[in-house]
Amino acid sequence: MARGTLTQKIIDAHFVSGSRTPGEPAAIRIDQTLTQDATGTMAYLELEAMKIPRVKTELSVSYVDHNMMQNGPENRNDHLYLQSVGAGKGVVFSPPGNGICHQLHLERFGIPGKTLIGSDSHTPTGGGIGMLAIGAGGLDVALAMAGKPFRIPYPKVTGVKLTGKLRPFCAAKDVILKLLSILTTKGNVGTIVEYFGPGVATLSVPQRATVTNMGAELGVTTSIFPSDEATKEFLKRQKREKDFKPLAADPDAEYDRVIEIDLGSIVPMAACPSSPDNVKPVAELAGMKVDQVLIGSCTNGGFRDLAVVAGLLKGKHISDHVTLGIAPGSRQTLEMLARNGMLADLVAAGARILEVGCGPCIGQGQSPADGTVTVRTFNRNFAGRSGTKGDQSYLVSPETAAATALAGVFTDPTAAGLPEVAFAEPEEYFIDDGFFKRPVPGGEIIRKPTIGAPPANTPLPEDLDGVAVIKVGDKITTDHIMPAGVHLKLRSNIPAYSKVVFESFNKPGAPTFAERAAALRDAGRAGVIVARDSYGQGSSREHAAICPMYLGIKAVIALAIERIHRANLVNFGILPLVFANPADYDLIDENDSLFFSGIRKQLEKGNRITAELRKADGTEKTLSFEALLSEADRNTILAGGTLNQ
Ligand code: MIC
Ligand code: SF4
Repeated sequence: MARGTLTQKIIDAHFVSGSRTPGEPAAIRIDQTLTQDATGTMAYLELEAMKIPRVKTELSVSYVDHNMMQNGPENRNDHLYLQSVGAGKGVVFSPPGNGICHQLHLERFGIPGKTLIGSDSHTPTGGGIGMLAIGAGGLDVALAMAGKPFRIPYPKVTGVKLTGKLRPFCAAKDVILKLLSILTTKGNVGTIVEYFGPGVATLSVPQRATVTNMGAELGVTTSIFPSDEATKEFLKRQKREKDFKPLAADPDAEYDRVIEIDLGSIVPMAACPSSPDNVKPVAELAGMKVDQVLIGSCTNGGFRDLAVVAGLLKGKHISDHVTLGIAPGSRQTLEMLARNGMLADLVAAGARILEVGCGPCIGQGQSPADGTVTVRTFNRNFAGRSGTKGDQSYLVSPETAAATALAGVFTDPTAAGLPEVAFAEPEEYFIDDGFFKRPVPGGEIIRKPTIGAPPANTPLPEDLDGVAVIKVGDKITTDHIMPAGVHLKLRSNIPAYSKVVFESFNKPGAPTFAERAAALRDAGRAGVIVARDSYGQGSSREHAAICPMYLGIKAVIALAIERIHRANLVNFGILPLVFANPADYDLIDENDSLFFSGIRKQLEKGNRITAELRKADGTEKTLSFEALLSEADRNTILAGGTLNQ
């Protein structure tokens, strides 16, 4: 078992109750929370439902960065609600245009050694500054704002020992892509990745934050770097040196597993369609025609990344068959680029400057043409996320993106003959916190008609008369379950958003998943989702539980369910089950009946659950499952979810 790790030290300092055995639930105190607008409206509606007058955290910030297209009134309605509801409850508000929550939080609010949970899966970005920063569903963030401890499985700790130094044109992004090729996106539930070793000192905080940010794709609880001289330097440049505190694992710390990465051996890498762990060296893709290059997102939208891109593009034109979009991660980054002339270099090279925010990373504009290759500095390339069905989306470093935009074909920047850009962090960042709105109590909450109340589930019935509404395969992401893109603006309207659950699995001319599930619900039956490995990867969006719940889904059965999604299912009263015998997956077909006799009594006794599988031909078989639940979780499910409790 791990011993003396930085992870354990921070957990110890925040430990409230529970177990110190890996895999068992431990409750920790949360110092800070963040929300973003696409998950935040539900989180604050839930906080209101809990009747909490004022948040109890040291700091809570509400960011607007996802839903900013304002095609129709929904987005702005959400912003007005978020600002007004948070103001009265002591929440700092970051308006649209300020930047992406993770980058801003790292730069302006993150403090080494503190705990942070955020209603966004990339909250681990804060690990770059030595925070224990964890992504969660909106309801769990609301509970943390209400002063409740947050439960995580007491982690296993994987130590990643970094040695050596990155070579020119090789980037932090290539390091995390390399790690994704080793650990993949599945099988890492309950683990925290902790970086150590002499290579750590060679990486700046923004580089570390790229690594911890995309660490989310590993499916781990979070990732963390020590807090050292580089952290101090970063905080000094952000005029926050007083927040610095040195932190590291004990010199003789023991990890559950150690992976060694020599930074000097890292080469430019790309995640190929359609999973962040489908990684190849860029050299193997060299020459492939590219139609679009996009630079930005919470992984690579900071000043260092865009300054390097500006340096590489300066005085040149991008290839004439490529479009290049750049979405800076924060106003601060954009202002600095503008003031030092780099913005002009980018524009003159042919870049289209997009709004500061998540933008195309979450399918808000810039969908690629059919059958073309899009190359992005983002962290996710799940099928269809770009807004184009059958998209071919590749994830790379800013260096590879810039070299590729210039050549018009996939280009390894180490072999492109480009002059090296000598990047030095500025002595001081331009800082203007005037756009953060400090809370002022007493105002009215602005609730436009598109802001709906969060729906509640009913308590678990005595028996569950279930039907397998859908059977899906491995690595089903929350983007498959609850697509974002053009539907993102429906986040505050559950009945409307529910219509697109599992949209990409619908067959032309046949009733949709939503129609089939709702018909069963209205007939008094319970919908069951059947999946293989690693169900619920990706986003923290609790809509992937709320909308299925609204459609009458009562259970998910899979080979494995990812951490945040499992917690969201429990919060909304949906049973998360795994097959006791994985081969039973093959026995179930869509529309089969699954009768859970005496389910309440079964659950009151423990996690061993059985159901009667009834096939269309009349054959029957008893199947066994394991509920992924603590005792507290079981009570939540019995009550029909956390809000009922
Ligand atoms: C994402 O990158 O998928 C998102 C959009 O930021 C989500 C949150 C959401 O669905 O609102 C995430 O990562 O949690
Ligand atoms: Fe926004 Fe993309 Fe980061 Fe999610 S991954 S927070 S959509 S920039």
